[in-house]
Amino acid sequence: MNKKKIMLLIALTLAFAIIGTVCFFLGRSIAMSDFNSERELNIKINLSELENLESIEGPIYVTGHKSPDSDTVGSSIAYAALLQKLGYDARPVVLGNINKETGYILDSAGVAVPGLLEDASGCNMILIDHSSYSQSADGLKNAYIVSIIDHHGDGTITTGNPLVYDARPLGSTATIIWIRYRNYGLKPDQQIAMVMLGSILSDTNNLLSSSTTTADREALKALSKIAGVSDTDAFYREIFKASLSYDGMTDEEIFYSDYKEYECNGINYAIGCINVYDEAGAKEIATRMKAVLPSAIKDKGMDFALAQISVFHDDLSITYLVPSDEETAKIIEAAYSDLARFDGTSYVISPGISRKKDLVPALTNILGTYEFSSH
Ligand SMILES: [Mn+2]
Repeated sequence: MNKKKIMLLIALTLAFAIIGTVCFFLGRSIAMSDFNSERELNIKINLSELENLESIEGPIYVTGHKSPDSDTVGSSIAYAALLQKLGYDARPVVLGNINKETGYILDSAGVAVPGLLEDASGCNMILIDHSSYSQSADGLKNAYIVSIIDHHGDGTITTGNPLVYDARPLGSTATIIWIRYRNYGLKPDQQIAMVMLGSILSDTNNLLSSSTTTADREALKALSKIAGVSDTDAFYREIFKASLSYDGMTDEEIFYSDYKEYECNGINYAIGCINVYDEAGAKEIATRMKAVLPSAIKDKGMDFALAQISVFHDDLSITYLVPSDEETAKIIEAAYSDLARFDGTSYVISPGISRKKDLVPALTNILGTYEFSSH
């Protein structure tokens, strides 16, 4: 082969390499621009469902259900923020006081508690996490319902007007809101992402509840990045602890927070259930309940009462039963002689028991033939 031929071969090889590379990148950029215009078209189509919002006069209130929980409040805040990003006057509201868990999440995110809506008459309403009149705002029958976004079965609310009704069988409403952000080509801000993260963790019990879906897991992953929360397990633990906090409550308020009265064989008694995070918390609450029980039975006209304090999460399952007096202690001993250990204040039973399924049937069994001394 002479020198000329070799040069020609090298030139040809080079030319093919350059043409190949150009074609590759050209093809790729055509594919990318196809992809981008397809994506933009999808966003445009999704946004068209909000076109009717432009004709709405006055603010649009976004509310969750009565007895608000973290998903209902967090999703209302997140959806109002989404509509605000799109230029609409959307305002999150609540229908009652928020609980300790939600308070903790909003505090962590630095987001204000939404205002209370007392009556929805004449308002533009978006309903989150519910679709029944009984769970919704007073005056709703005289309101204009713009949208319902929910992850439960369909409820009693009907509208004559067209609406966005987005119901999906996912673990939390916040996951549906996350999908809606994606549909509109937007991302929540850091604070809103943290609120949504709290909603998902709360409603799915840290992705452990049976209602958890792939979408919930993906939403959690994406939102934790935006929120800057690298350890979502730790965040969930704090949320859970906050939900069990009795901070700022009096002994009476704690005892009556989940209180029920019963009657058996002419004997009236009451059980107050309290959930705590750990055994140290259980012992502390037990001492406080021991002090409040004697006056509680007098106030309510009961023959006896007990406080049932439970630690129930992860692999912990323990119940502390605090009797109101000596005789109540005897009744508990009769019912749980083989299961309970007395620690000086409480009868400790592990694994823990349920008031409805275990404790009440066991007491009914004993009281049926019991000679109550004060009778
Ligand atoms: Mn929910």
